Amino acid sequence: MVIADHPITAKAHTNIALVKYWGKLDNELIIPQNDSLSITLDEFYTQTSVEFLPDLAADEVVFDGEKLSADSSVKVRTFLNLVRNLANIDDRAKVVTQNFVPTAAGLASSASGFAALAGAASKAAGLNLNRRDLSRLARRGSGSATRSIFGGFVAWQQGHNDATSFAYPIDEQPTWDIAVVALVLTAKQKKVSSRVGMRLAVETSPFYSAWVAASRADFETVKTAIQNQDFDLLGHTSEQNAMRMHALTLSSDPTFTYFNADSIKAMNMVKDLRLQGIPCYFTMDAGPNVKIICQGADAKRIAAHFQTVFGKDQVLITRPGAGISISD
Ligand code: 2P0
Repeated sequence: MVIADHPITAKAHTNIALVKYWGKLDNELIIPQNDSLSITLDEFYTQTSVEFLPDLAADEVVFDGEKLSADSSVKVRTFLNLVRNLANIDDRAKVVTQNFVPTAAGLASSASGFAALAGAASKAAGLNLNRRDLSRLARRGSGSATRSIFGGFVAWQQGHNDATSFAYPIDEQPTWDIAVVALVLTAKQKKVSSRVGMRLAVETSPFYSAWVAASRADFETVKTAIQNQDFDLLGHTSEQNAMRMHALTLSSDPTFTYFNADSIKAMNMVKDLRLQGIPCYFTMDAGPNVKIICQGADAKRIAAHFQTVFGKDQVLITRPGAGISISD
């Protein structure tokens, strides 16, 4: 094992879950309560370079051109410690990361962020991890990052410990024409982080065990829909699963929601389009943004429809994206 003598750069795309992860069995190792399933997106990604340097006194993290304080880089430094332990090295690292994702607005920037960091840091430290082990490492940074190692449709097997909780590809290069229209309704930081929100759900929602049971069934249904390229089954089940997740926020103590008025307006618009015969379904994550799952041939007219209401720059069409790439 040799530490790289130059910065290693990794690019990882974000993903949106069709069957969500919302709750941990193990908070330290980030072992989830159920299997989840996502699409990796080509438009939103993070690029991160890492170099371990013997003369550096402390880890240095530059995020979108700004040097982070020790406080705001805690999660990154904790993750680097994990990599140092695995590689048995002591050097501090210089990390430069650029996000091409609206941060913390429910477009899962932590997914692409920790996937890219796992890829760049592990290789820079001289570790040569296969993609399964990379997904296990990314998981320690953020659960959703586990899935961003692979492209296309990806599953995260819940597992029961560090060795058995990892992602695997279901269909890395889908041959059917799926698109996601992302509505960026706000790029503001969310008030309740996913980490806090899902912990509240596990600890206080009386519906939590029903969520786990429903998600297990949804996972099998979406997997079958992907195998059969059954768009309506995939869309319908994903929309149901998203609403079941959001029912956990409404039933937590204290109650909260990630919906804002525009989210509800957008969800109703999706249902109206469906009544007009355009097959499309929505999903939402830990923020007010709405993502519309549709067929590629309909993406432009669906986007145009939402642009008239929410503004041109707020509506982005994206398609299934690739898995992680790492420089030599
Ligand atoms: C998901 N989300 O499956 C779900 C659906 C948001 C809603 O995973 O605590 O940033 O770092 O493991 O991965 C967002 O939560 O949480 C997330 P941690 P993470 O994509």
